[in-house]
Amino acid sequence: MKSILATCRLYGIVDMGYVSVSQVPVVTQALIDGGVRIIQLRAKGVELPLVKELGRQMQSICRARQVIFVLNDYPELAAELGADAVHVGQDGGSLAEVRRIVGEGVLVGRSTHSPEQALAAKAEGADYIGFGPLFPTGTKPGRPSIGLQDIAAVQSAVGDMPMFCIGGINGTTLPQVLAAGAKRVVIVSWLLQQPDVAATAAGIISQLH
Ligand code: TZP
Repeated sequence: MKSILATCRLYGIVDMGYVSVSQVPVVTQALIDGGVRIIQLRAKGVELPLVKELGRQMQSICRARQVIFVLNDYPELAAELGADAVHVGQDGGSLAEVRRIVGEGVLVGRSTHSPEQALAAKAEGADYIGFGPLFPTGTKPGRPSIGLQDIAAVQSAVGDMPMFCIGGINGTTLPQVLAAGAKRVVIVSWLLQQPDVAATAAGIISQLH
């Protein structure tokens, strides 16, 4: 999975704030059809049995196409489902504890909101980080944005650990994000709200090489 991760430039998130239960498999498939090779289930406020069911569905779709399936927030459930990766926030406990729960074969990602947090995640052994929110975003309302000024320095400080810039990225803001030194991005609300998710994802990926 680490070798697939190294090739990923666009990270997709099936966020239950934007995707209905019945559309989860459809949107997952559309992201894959567009060329996305790492996809997270983000189900804030959803009852655990439903998270588990949706996780099972996404895991099975992703596995068939050798796409990394990431579960947000629930290391125990990620281990139970056999997810390829788990993603935790700054409030998600130590990465050592997360890794103890999921085991060595599962990738561990961490959200970071400053250069210090990014370097700490690398030191703690994260397999990848999210870095943002770069811009204000309705997906995390009220969360202060961190801007573009630290991207290049953090990118070079974390070396070959994949760093995915996130937060308010869309077709209009992407060029600025890339010009600031980003190599990888996560796009959530804008991508999920496009009429043709697969074609839009493919268009974004074509700009990320
Ligand atoms: N973490 C930092 S910003 C963010 C997350 C999950 C949401 C980004 O979503 P969007 O809709 O692409 O701005």
